[in-house]
Amino acid sequence: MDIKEIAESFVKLQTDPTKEKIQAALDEGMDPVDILQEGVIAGLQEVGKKFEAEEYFLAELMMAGKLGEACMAIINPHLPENTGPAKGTVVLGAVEGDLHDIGYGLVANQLKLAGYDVHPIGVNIPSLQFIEKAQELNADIIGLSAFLVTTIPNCSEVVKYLVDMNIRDKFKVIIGGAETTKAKAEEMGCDGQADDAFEAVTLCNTLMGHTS
Ligand code: B1M
Repeated sequence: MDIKEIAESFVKLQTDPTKEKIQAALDEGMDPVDILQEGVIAGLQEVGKKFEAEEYFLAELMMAGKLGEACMAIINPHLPENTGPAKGTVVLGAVEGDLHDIGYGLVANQLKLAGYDVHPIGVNIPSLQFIEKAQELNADIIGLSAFLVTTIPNCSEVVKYLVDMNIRDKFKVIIGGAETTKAKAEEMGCDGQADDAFEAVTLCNTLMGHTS
């Protein structure tokens, strides 16, 4: 089985064939991380490009979202797990106005697998709610997902509130999402940005002083 076939049927939004191909790849012993990245995530990215090119519309975007979730439910139990003590506590969610949850779900999953105590608090989360949850859990890191040009500025609101409340140094703030960049993170006073779930783990490790 060639993993590209998974991405191809994903882009065509073929639900059962895509799920069957993923199961077949797992049964063949292929790396679940490769299946996720080169099959499902590559497929989702291609759907995004088609949406941008007006080849696909909102209905297809929504179908891709549902299909992505179904694929991840098959792959997740096969991903390797870290069993040591928690490396840190992370509060994670999508900022106010943002409903994209696939990417942040993947980040939550990857951080859990890497040994973090992760608290996903959902989508469309007002800035203060991130802070309240982080205080309640005595978290180390606040993770903000933002995917739209209109919602990315909400990341800077979280930082601003932390500064105003005189607790900026209590939490590391990291961001991620399709349209975020390291430059934007720096501009907004965040502690870092990650392009994908794997980089998010490396970033958290660096911020927490873990070598791996
Ligand atoms: Co929307 N959407 N969407 N969408 N959608 C994007 C983001 C877009 C780039 C598509 C495009 O035009 N090419 C575009 C944003 C453009 C912009 O603002 N510049 C867009 C738009 C415009 C919209 C709507 C406005 C469309 C409309 O209504 N006209 C609308 C907005 C809704 C809202 O949020 N208020 C909308 C709606 C939707 C659906 C609900 C239909 C659906 C989401 C379903 C769901 O999440 N349950 C959807 C989808 C599926 C997409 C695309 C196609 C795929 C997103 C995805 O799941 N990608 C997306 C195009 C794209 O991303 N190329 C798009 C796969 C996922 C694994 O990657 O989400 O990037 P990603 O997450 C990665 C990294 O970003 C990173 O790690 C993840 C895993 O590797 N990451 C982090 C994410 N969060 C992180 C946090 C971190 C660190 C890393 O630390 C805290």
